[in-house]
Amino acid sequence: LLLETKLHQALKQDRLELHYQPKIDLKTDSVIGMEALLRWYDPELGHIPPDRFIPFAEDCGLINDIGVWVLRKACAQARQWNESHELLLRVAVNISPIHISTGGFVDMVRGVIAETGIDPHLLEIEITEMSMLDYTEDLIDTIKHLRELGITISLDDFGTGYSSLNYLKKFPVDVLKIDRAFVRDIVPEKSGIAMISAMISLAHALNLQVVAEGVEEEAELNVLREHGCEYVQGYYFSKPLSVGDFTNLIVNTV
Ligand code: G
Ligand code: G
Ligand code: NA
Ligand code: MN
Repeated sequence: LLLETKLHQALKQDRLELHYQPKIDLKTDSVIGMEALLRWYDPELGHIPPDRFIPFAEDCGLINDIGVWVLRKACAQARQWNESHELLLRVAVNISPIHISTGGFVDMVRGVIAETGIDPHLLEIEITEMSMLDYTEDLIDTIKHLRELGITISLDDFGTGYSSLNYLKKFPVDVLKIDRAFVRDIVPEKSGIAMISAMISLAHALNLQVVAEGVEEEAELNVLREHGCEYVQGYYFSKPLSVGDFTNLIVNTV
């Protein structure tokens, strides 16, 4: 209960923070967008990682309010960066399967788009494979409506859980994000390369683009490039950055 109170207060008092990790287009080696990632610092508890408080927020019912806050914040920030620096960066927001399955989700997103003035083509929503587990026709309708608005939908953490190919066929997504567990397995003379290659081929066969997460080494990058992966994210290029640090990055490199 203490944690719930603290999280609730942090949200109300705007003490949650977003960091942004650049996404790189391997065709041009340039930053084409960024993923917004939540950070929570509590004066007494210190840094609490999202791996810990997101599942908690899902259990205690705070996740929808957090999702709206993240979406607002990320859209407003992206619009500001794009306007100030004449860029067309696309911002990706993680949305909980619980939130996206809540009635009125599309209207809420429409409202945030109107309020922040972001071009919906520069907004991406990441949902995890988990979302597919108990999917309903309503969820598929929601995703279709979001795509009709121009929003890009990506399937996060692909390969880690419930990636039945049958689900993949039914889910109208644009991008497949290969989980970093598979990228970590890219080592010469290991089956990891065959796995990555198969995942990229599968995505392309379904007309999906591919983002590889957790790229830390040049060797991994080379294998991904060789196999036609479109985009990468990872410490090799940059960790998630504060607003100030991300601003410096775009000022200096984009
Ligand atoms: O940034 P970090 O690696 O600590 O994030 C760990 C996990 O927390 C991410 O993989 C993601 O699943 C989750 N996460 C981070 N930010 C958000 C957010 O804004 N919303 C949701 N729903 N999950 C997030
Ligand atoms: O679950 P999701 O895919 O949204 O999580 C992204 C998380 O992965 C972020 O919390 C981020 O901190 C982390 N991350 C990003 N790049 C790297 C990387 O190169 N290596 C590792 N180990 N983690 C990374
Ligand atoms: Na994500
Ligand atoms: Mn992921």
